[in-house]
Order: sequence, then structure tokens, then C-alpha cells
Amino acid sequence: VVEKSITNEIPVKRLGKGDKLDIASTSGDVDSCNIYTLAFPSISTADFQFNLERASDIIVEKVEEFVSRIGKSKIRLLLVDLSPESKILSMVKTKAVQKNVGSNKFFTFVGDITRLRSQKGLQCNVIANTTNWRLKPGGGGVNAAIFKAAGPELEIATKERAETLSPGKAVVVPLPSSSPLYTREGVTHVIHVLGPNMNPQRPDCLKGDYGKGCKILREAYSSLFEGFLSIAQ
Ligand code: AR6
Repeated sequence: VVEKSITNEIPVKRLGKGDKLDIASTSGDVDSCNIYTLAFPSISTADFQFNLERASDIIVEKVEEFVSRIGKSKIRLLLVDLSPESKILSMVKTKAVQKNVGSNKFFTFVGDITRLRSQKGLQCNVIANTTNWRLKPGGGGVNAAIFKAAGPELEIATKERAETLSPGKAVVVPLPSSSPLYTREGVTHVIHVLGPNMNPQRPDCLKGDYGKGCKILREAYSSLFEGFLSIAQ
């Protein structure tokens, strides 16, 4: 089945048979294209080694807060990870279901965040990037993948907005329409967000201080969702 995406006229597939939007809550036209969507990875839980149990609690808490704020707006959030075995996805899903969070506004999804439309037929207008303080390409994980997929356009557009980022903060970057991420995937904005770091081999390591770490992770999700709301409205 082919249908048109909202951001341009490139026809996109509907979700493939094996792909599903795992619903933290119940019911609804989950693959509908005209819902303004933010896809985001779990902040700090891979390279930055943040504890998954604590991170999943915070994701559910912050999503719940956001969803209760947006009311009936046609927007939704998608927590994405690469593997069907993703621990963070299954933990978040379980907790979100237990707390009945989402009401058709929050989903988990398995896929490469840089290929959601071309590989999965899923239109996401905005994607989040868990970046580094220099806002530079490379490193690993999502940051490397997004800068690579977006081409030099993203680096240039990012520099116009910010030179550096502090932990807990986010910066919204409109993608030039010449970026491959825009043309191929229909992504119009990237929101860079910097989470707390628990990895001693990376800058600003919190050395296991989860008091500070949890506070920064909460701030990071607040900044990310705030940034998304600022362009969704
Ligand atoms: N699509 C979807 N999810 C992904 C992808 C992808 N292409 N790649 C990774 N993930 P990480 P962090 C998931 O390590 O822990 C960078 O080097 C991954 O499985 O990207 O915040 C930056 O420059 C995990 O669930 O981010 C920073 O220095 C989540 O994305 C540092 O790593 C986050 O993993 C940030 O570390």
C-alpha cells in the first residue's frame, strides 16, 4: 500500500509486516501519516553507560508529563532502538503499560533512526540526536549515524545554532532541504540533546553520582520535549 507523506510528495510504504509500533497504551491508527512525530533514542544508555532501570523510570515519567500537557494535539513520541532485543525498549514498554502512559501518543519502535521512512515506511518529522558537548560528528551510536546520514548540511546548520552544549540541554536545528535526511526520510529538524555521562572514558563523567545523573537526564528529556513542542506548535 502506498500513501503520501505530509512533508513532501514522495510516496511511502505503510509499515511492513514484521514492523510494529509497540504501543505503550492501546488502540488507534498508529501508522497514520498526518501526526507530527518525534523519534528519539534512549539518552545516555549506551556509550554514556547510564543505568537502564533508572533511565527507563525517567523516560516513562517524562513522557507521562509531556503527554498530559499536550492533550489532544496531533503529535506523538516514538522511542526507537536498533534491535528487537533492546533492553531499554522492553523495560520502558513494560513500565509504560503498567502506568497506563501514552494514550495513543507514545510508542516504542525497532529501527534505525536515520532510516525510519526508507526502511520502515514510518514518517517522523523530527529526530533526536544524543550528541557530545562539541556537537561534532563521529564518536559512535546515534550521533555518528545521524551526522553521516544528514551530510555536511547538518554540521553547518548546527554551527549556526550553537557551538557547544551543556549536559541536560538541547538545541533544535532545522535541516536544510538539501540534506539527504530531509529528502529521503522527510526529517525537517534534528534536536541535539546532551545527556549525563557515566563513562569514565568520556568528558564530564559523573563517577556514579546518580543524584546528579538522574537530575540531568530529567532535564535532558524536558529540554528535548520542549524543543519538539516549540516547532510542533
Ligand atoms: N538508531 C536507533 N537507535 C540507535 C542507533 C540508531 N542508528 N544507534 C544507536 N542507537 P548512544 P549515549 C541507540 O551510544 O549513550 C556518541 O559517541 C542505542 O542502542 O548513541 O547517549 C556521542 O558522540 C542506545 O539505546 O548515546 C556521545 O559522545 C541509544 O541509541 C555519546 O555517544 C543511545 O546510545 C552519547 O552516548
